[in-house]
Amino acid sequence: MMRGVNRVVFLGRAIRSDFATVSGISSGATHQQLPQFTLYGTCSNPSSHWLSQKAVDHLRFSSPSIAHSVAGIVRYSSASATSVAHDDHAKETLRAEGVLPKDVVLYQYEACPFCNKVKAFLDFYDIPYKIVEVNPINKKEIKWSDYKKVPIVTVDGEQMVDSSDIIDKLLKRMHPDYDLNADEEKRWRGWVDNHLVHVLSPNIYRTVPEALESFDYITTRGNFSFFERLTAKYSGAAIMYLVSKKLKKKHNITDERAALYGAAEQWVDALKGRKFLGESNPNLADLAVFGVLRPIRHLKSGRDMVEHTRIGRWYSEMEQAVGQCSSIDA
Ligand SMILES: N[C@@H](CCC(=O)N[C@@H](CS)C(=O)NCC(=O)O)C(=O)O
Repeated sequence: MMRGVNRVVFLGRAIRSDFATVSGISSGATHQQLPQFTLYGTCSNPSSHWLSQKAVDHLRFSSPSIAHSVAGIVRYSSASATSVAHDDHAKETLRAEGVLPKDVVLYQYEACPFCNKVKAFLDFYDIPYKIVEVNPINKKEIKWSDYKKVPIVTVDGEQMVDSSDIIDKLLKRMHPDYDLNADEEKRWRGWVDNHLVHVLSPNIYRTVPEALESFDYITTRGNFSFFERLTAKYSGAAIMYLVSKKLKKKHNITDERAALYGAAEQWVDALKGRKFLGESNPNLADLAVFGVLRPIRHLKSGRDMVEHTRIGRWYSEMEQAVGQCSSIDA
């Protein structure tokens, strides 16, 4: 019995610290970092994926030689032996040319917005990757690394950390000429990291039922032991409900939903009537906004956002453009 109680206490502490390192907030005498955290799963384990026109178009726009090498690659299903053979060959060609990064492993929490940013990028470019779901309580899957957050990506064993840096580095490998300093794209990528992500936690943990909905998803999809799953849902929801009130203050948010709707409208205004910020194809800012919103899309806050703002149309276009999860173990 005592052991059980101790485990709950331990788990509570672990959740507090594990869900707590993103957005930094003082709590009493101890300076604790509190979360930005987290939500929903996005890669819905499809049995198929495709190397689509989307990436080809994007590359054609800025690098005809790369576009040439990807031309002719068509949608395929990994469940189909013939089409797999065809597209494996095509991807082999790309790899041989140093276009697609090889042996990519993403260490992630399924629900982490930063991880989902990286995923949106990998999925859009149809980069095959392996997912290692990290247990947020003991993080044993990333014990090998000095970096204690996710996402971590390894490419042929080389470690990359921090979602934006990871995306920059991967893109530069595929596309050395890409201008990462293009003003509008850079500005909106910064907006995602400095504003949009801070609006999410207060929304998904806004009420007790919403906090429970969020944790139900997190614990169902994340890497938790049976015992952790049982206890994390309720202790995590309770803790994050309280933490989200502090985050609200820290980021000067008075009305969570108004802040979320405001951000969504701000983004739609930024599009200025264009299909994507990147015009006919998503750019890195489109992928970043989409990536961090994707985990909340089917939570109450995401449903409300789509219902009460104009973001739905862009979001649907992004879903189509990004396509299926290109994780090889999906
Ligand atoms: N700036 C980093 C932030 C990464 C981050 O804070 N990740 C959270 C998960 S959403 C984390 O790993 N927190 C530490 C923990 O869970 O212990 C990035 O963009 O990748």
